[in-house]
This record gives sequence, C-alpha cells and structure tokens, in this order.
Amino acid sequence: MLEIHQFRNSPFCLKVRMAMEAKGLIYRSVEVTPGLGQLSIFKLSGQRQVPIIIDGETAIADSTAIIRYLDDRHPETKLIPQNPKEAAQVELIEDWADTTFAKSTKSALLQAAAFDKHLRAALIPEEVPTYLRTAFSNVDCDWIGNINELIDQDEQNSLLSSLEKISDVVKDNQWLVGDSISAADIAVAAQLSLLKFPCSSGNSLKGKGCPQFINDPRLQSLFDWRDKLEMSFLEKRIN
Ligand SMILES: N[C@@H](CCC(=O)N[C@@H](CS)C(=O)NCC(=O)O)C(=O)O
Repeated sequence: MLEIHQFRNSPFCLKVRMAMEAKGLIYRSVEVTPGLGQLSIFKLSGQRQVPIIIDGETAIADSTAIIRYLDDRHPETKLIPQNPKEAAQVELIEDWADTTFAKSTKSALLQAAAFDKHLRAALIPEEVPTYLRTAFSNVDCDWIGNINELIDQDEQNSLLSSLEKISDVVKDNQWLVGDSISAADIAVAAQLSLLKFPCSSGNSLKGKGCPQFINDPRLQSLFDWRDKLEMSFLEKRIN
C-alpha cells in the first residue's frame, strides 16, 4: 500500500493526500516527529523534508514531483492536463501556490498564533511531549517582541489581493484551469489550509486560522470552494 510520511498539518502533505484522494488511491499515513523523526526521512529519501511517499521500493520526495509520479502510474484522474496550454497554466499556479502563496500564509499563521494561545496549542504535533506542548502554548506573546514588525504588511496585502481574485474565479467556475480538477486546484486548496484549517485537520484545528482572512466576506466563496472540494474526496472514499 502507498505510504505518505508527513507532518499532519503541513500544507504540502495535505496537497499530496488530496492528490491521492482525487485519484481514489488507498494509502497509509505515517506521522513524522519534527527534528529527530526526520532522520528516517533522510534515510529513506536522501533529504529531510516531508512529504515523501513510499511506493514499494521507491521513495519520492517533493509534492510537485510526487503528483507527477502519481499521474504517470495512476492516470485515472489526470492532475496535469494533456492540453499543453492548460498544463502550462497548472504549472504556473502550482508553482505560485507552493512558493509565494505558501510563504505568505506561513507568516499570516505565525502572526495569528502569536496572539492566540489556543491556536498555538492546537498547532503543536501530538508527537511532541505534553510538557513541551503546554510550555510552548503558555509562552507570553512578549517572547516574540512586536510580531507586527516581523510581518511584511505589503506581502499580506498582496496575498489578500490575489486571493480575492481567485475567490471571484471560483464563484463561477468549479476548477481553476479547464473543465476538471488539476494540481492547480489542489495546490491552492492545500495552502489555504493555513489561513483556515479544513475539517480534515481534526476537531482541535478545523475552522481556526487567521481571523483577518477567515472573517473577510470577499474570501467566503474561496473557503466554501475548498470545503466542497474536500467534501467531494470524502464522498469518493465512502462510495
Ligand atoms: N518543496 C517541498 C516543500 C516541503 C516542505 O516545505 N516541507 C516542510 C513541512 S511543510 C518540512 O519538511 N520542513 C522541515 C524541514 O525543512 O526540515 C514540497 O513541495 O514538498
């Protein structure tokens, strides 16, 4: 059976889980403890980052490479379109989501977590010992100084502006590129998880995230679109 080695709340790991679910693949998740646990990732794949997937004797790292690997072996639901123009559009959107978008969502979540001890507590992986979890979630915000000084406000404004445009697109279109699901939809939906955690993040995190995005009425269609996408995977699994 396919295995994904992951940090549960990593958007890149969610991206790979969504790709496997879109294809209806059965897989097993292996939780990795940040730090020490990454030694096993290094042994398996020659690099330390998650996600990796294990398919028999083969280990593949990097969410983008993993999706191409899965598309070659399980072409049922192609996530990279055959049409060259659409394939190019998908690659551009996926690359934006994995880089610019990922960087800005991470800063936004860091900012939100600095002010919300419940969010901080929920974000710490279960694999981390309880005494450390408690200590970390109770740390006062002073430790980070004035977090607003660390946050690039232009970056956050530009993120908001890009998301509003995508939100308008998904009001009238089910998919970002062409007429079927692609890696573009999955990459964007996965990174959105840090702004508002989806149901699949579990009870302690679902619906939590960055209040300035969660409460923005212009982004509601985007979060609804993401939730609908996740729901369609769940229905696929049940049927
Ligand atoms: N380009 C990689 C990025 C993966 C990545 O950034 N993984 C993070 C978790 S979200 C990680 O493993 N961080 C731990 C580290 O860098 O040591 C991909 O698309 O899979």
